[in-house]
Amino acid sequence: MPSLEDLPFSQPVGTCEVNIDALVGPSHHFGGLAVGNLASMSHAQSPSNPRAAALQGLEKAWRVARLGIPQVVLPCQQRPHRAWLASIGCDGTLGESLEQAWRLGPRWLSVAYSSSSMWMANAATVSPSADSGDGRLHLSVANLTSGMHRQLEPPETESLLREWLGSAGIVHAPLPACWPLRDEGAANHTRLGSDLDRPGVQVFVHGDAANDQLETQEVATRRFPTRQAWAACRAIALRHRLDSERTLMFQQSPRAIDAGVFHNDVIAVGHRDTWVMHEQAVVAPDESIRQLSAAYLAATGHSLRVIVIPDSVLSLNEAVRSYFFNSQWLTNERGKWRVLFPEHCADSSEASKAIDLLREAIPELVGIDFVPVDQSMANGGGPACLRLRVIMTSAERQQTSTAGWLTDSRYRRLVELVRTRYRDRLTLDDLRDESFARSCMSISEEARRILGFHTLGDNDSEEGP
Ligand code: SUG
Repeated sequence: MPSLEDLPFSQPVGTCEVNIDALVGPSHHFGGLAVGNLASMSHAQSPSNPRAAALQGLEKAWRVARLGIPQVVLPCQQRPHRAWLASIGCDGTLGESLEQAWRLGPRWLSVAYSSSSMWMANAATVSPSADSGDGRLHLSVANLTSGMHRQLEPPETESLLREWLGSAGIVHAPLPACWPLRDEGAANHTRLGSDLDRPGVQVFVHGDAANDQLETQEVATRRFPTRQAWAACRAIALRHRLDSERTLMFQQSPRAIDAGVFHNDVIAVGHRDTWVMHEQAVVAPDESIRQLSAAYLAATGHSLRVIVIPDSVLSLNEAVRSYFFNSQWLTNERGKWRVLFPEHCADSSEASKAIDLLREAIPELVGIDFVPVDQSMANGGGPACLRLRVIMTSAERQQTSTAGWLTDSRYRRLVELVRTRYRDRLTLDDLRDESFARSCMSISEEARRILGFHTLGDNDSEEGP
């Protein structure tokens, strides 16, 4: 961690939540690649604006830093992913491999260029040291098995997280990349507990039915596959040495998945002592809430605040359109809460009514902000998708590397990089251009330098002209 003078604003003294975002890459585009994600499917092949996307992401991260909440930014991953292109037979010079992939079909080039590592909530699942049997902070890198473009991310994510975390905790490699262990990280996991130094409760949400025997899954969804496996949740809970009394596993409602709820963070959100969910988020909602409340009381000695948003206030479809639940909840040093909603919520009368319910139920909620993240939203990512929460003691923060922590100078240099080097319009056709590919690779190297990372990108080991 950098010395305190280098960090912006006053930093918390004890245990606190650290937010990790990632720089949106210069090849941010709308590939229509994400299964079950209505925004990604409906924006397929529209022109994107990578410059706006990256500035919106940086602005959100800086807003959090300005609240005195520690903020880390990882560099964008190197794209196009040359080793992956070579692995599907598109090798030779850079120009040749781009052209071969284009001839296979633009979709293949779109995968190689995907900037999906921007959604840090899918990077890993995190358990704080207060909850783990060995008293260590655990991060399990997600294998992101269900989407071809997202499978490119885990190796570099793992290296970057290892470099950043240092000796402060344990970074587990992704689970084996296979369908029964498909894992999409913190988007399907929430840690509840007000006292960050004492054990809390962890909720995992999976799409398939709990199935010990790994039998062929009977698929309850009709339209879309399930992206988080029960077996993956169980494996992560074991690796993180979680207490089974304080670990709950809920099954997502197939109806919600078919309505476009591809991750649980599109339909529920938890923060400290509060669990907010749509009434159709999970199978058996009443029983799930009963179990969760009982586990929370037993673990912490306090009552859990549960807010169920009825369909009559916010319909499933409007929850998916507005991303009300994909809000970023923050607590400042004085214990006051702020919630960052995507701007789409401001013009939704249903989301506005749901926000009123939150204001009534949560006295410490003093601030509601609507943040512009429409470039990410058009690919199905709201404010909560863009960050990974890591609860850390001050001793753990001291053991991290100096890389990644968002300082004033890093923020300004990143903004300058984006303003001067990113395009403000990108189409699939542009991805064939060799000079664009070279510019993307050099931008990610520069971002790495600015953020102080030494980790090599996936292309750095490639010889190739
Ligand atoms: O995996 N979209 C991502 C969005 C991830 C949102 N994350 C959370 N809910 N936490 C996905 O569906 C779209 C890429 C494209 O189509 O080009 C994409 O991958």
